[in-house]
Amino acid sequence: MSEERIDERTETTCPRCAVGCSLRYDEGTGRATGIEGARVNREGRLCPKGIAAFEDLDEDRLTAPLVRRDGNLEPVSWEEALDCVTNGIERVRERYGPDAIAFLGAPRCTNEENYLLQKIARSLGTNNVDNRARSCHDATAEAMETRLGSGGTTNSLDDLAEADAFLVVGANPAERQPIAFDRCVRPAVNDGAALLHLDPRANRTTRLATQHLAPHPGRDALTVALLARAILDMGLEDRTFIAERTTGFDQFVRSMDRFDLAADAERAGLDPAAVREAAETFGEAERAAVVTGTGIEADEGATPNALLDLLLVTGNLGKRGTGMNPFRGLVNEQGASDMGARPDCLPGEASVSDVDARARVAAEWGVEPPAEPGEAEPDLVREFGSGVRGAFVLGENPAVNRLDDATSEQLFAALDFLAVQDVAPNETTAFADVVLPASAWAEKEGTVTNLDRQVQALRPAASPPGRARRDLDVLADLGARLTDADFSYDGPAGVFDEMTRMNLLYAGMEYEEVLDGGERWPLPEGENEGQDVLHRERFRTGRQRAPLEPIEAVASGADADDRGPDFEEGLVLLTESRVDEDAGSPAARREEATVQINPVDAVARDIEDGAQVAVESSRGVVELRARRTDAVREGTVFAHASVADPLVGSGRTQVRITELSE
Ligand SMILES: Nc1nc2c(c(=O)[nH]1)N[C@H]1C(S)=C(S)[C@@H](COP(=O)(O)OP(=O)(O)OC[C@H]3O[C@@H](n4cnc5c(=O)[nH]c(N)nc54)[C@H](O)[C@@H]3O)O[C@H]1N2
Ligand SMILES: Nc1nc2c(c(=O)[nH]1)N[C@H]1C(S)=C(S)[C@@H](COP(=O)(O)OP(=O)(O)OC[C@H]3O[C@@H](n4cnc5c(=O)[nH]c(N)nc54)[C@H](O)[C@@H]3O)O[C@H]1N2
Ligand code: SF4
Ligand SMILES: [Mo]
Repeated sequence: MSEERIDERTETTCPRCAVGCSLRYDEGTGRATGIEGARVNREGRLCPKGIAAFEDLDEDRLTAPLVRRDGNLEPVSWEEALDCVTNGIERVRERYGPDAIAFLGAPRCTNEENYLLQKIARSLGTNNVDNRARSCHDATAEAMETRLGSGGTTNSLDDLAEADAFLVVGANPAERQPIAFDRCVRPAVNDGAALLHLDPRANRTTRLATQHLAPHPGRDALTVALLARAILDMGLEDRTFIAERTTGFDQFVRSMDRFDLAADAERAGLDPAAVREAAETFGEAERAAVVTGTGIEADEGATPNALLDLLLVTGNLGKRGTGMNPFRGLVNEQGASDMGARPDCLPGEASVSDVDARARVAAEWGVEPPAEPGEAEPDLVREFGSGVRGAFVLGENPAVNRLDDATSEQLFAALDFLAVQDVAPNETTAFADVVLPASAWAEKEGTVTNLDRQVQALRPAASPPGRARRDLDVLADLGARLTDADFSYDGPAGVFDEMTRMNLLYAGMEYEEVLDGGERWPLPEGENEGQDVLHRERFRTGRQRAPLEPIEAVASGADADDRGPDFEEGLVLLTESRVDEDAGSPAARREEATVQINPVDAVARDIEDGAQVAVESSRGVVELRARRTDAVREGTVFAHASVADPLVGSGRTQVRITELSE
């Protein structure tokens, strides 16, 4: 690809994470440069990943539609490829019904593209539409939706900068969402705010922490409950907030009786004095905010629910510098969910069974969406070849997953029909019957929604290569062929308009305003600025009060994930959610070939620093070099996702480590 075809003047949004920095191409360096005065990266900074974003366009691109013939994918005309997709999906639907088709995607695609994807699925009669980036923060979003009425970050990056204390749990924002971290957390901490980091491993975020608590994995909910207990013991709860904005306080207090700070802190692997100190910091802060990541997803919602309790008893919701703030991963992870690319909700976090929401959709589409929720992506994939016979995949690579490898291959091979729309060949296209070549981020127009609910523009700075087409155009063609609904749109603006008429979170937004700078959801009536802080007077449930959860539920969630019978010998594997290849310097590659182990565990297993070791889980074995370090707590080891992937299944992974003899 020649670099000349990228337009330097086009300002667009970084595709590499959910922070949503603004950038443009710079001919001088051949890389991206930030835009000063942008909504997110105001000073015009980008992180190294963002600077390299235009490299996506150079990848081994798909440039022609492909159809499988005699086992091989062969180039065909668009007409032929689209016919093939239509026939494949119709065949499955006629034979097995609409729920035998899965629509998977697309956290890297625009809001408009996601909207069309779910419109196709639902117009065909199925809610089996999901995106797998959602599972990175699913338990957290679900707890927030249930108790607060919305899974969106409660606060904005701007107002978070006013916090006096941050509690960062199971996340590494200093490295994973660096521009967001540098915009709100770092300056506040430099100004004297406390940063409590709750993570079994010290990572880059810990470097700025005023206190690091490293509980054993599976003991986060317990630890957070102990923080709440200590806060109550010290009388640091917010009585006014509790009286005005919560229910169930007395029951909550009673449920705290079962905890014994000294014994339970030990159970969590922590020093009781450290827990008390953290509780004091959090409880005494005028404004305290929680930031979460993928590390709290393993305990079926126990940890996010305990964190919501902690925020409620300390009055840290609905105000600037507070709240529950999951820092999301992929560029449009938030937007894909907002658009209804999820099995349980129509656009705008409205349940598929919500009568009013269904009526709004039916009025626009002329088609009733199905009222029963569909299935989540991991379940759909497990049913490939049985309950699910056909799949349409948009901008995802579900063949790389945390199922057993052999099973994954069997599952994908067992589909009657698979169509994939992607910009490059990947593990999933290898199983496809039809491959549709699509546009990369910098080749298309539309909107994406970042981690603090800002809707911003993607603008085309280049054209798709060869015969590749824009995702939106392909989806509109497919919708028209496959369904009775209207898919004739005046480009992304037309799709956006239709979406805002049924998505109450985006109601009142103008496409032109988004292109001009951005809009945040939800827009208060009659105003142009989206709400920075959610739940100010009322929660998004519509109620003034949110329930405190009796702590039994939280504690049993923590207990449910007990260390398991083989814990004495096994270690819990920590890894990171690596989806993009980060630029690999030789030093980084050396780092990636190591497994970090606590010196205590290393001594117990006779593992020398620097020794070659076999790391084994129930899924597989990898050989790595051991590095003794206090960065990981006892009972855990850490390896980069690039090497840990063969070991990791769903849930927590236990590994055994043995030194290999020379
Ligand atoms: N450079 C770069 N940035 C990225 C990405 C990338 O691939 N590269 N990917 C993006 C994506 S898709 C995502 S989802 C985000 C992920 O963003 P984060 O979730 O912030 O990133 P991780 O590095 O996965 O951090 C998870 C942390 O959870 C900890 N952890 C693991 N188990 C437990 C536990 O039981 N309890 C607690 N308290 N902590 C635990 C781990 O030790 C780790 O420090 O990053 C995004 N940003
Ligand atoms: N085994 C394993 N499983 C994991 C993870 C892991 O580290 N290991 N990480 C987990 C995490 S945190 C996440 S977020 C998910 C991520 O899972 P995915 O979203 O599936 O991420 P990728 O594997 O990067 O695949 C993205 C695909 O989208 C294509 N693509 C990018 N932009 C566009 C576009 O504009 N249009 C179209 N049509 N295609 C596009 C890319 O070419 C690529 O093939 O996976 C989760 N699952
Ligand atoms: S923080 Fe995220 S959005 Fe900003 S430049 Fe880095 S990768 Fe891009
Ligand atoms: Mo993710």
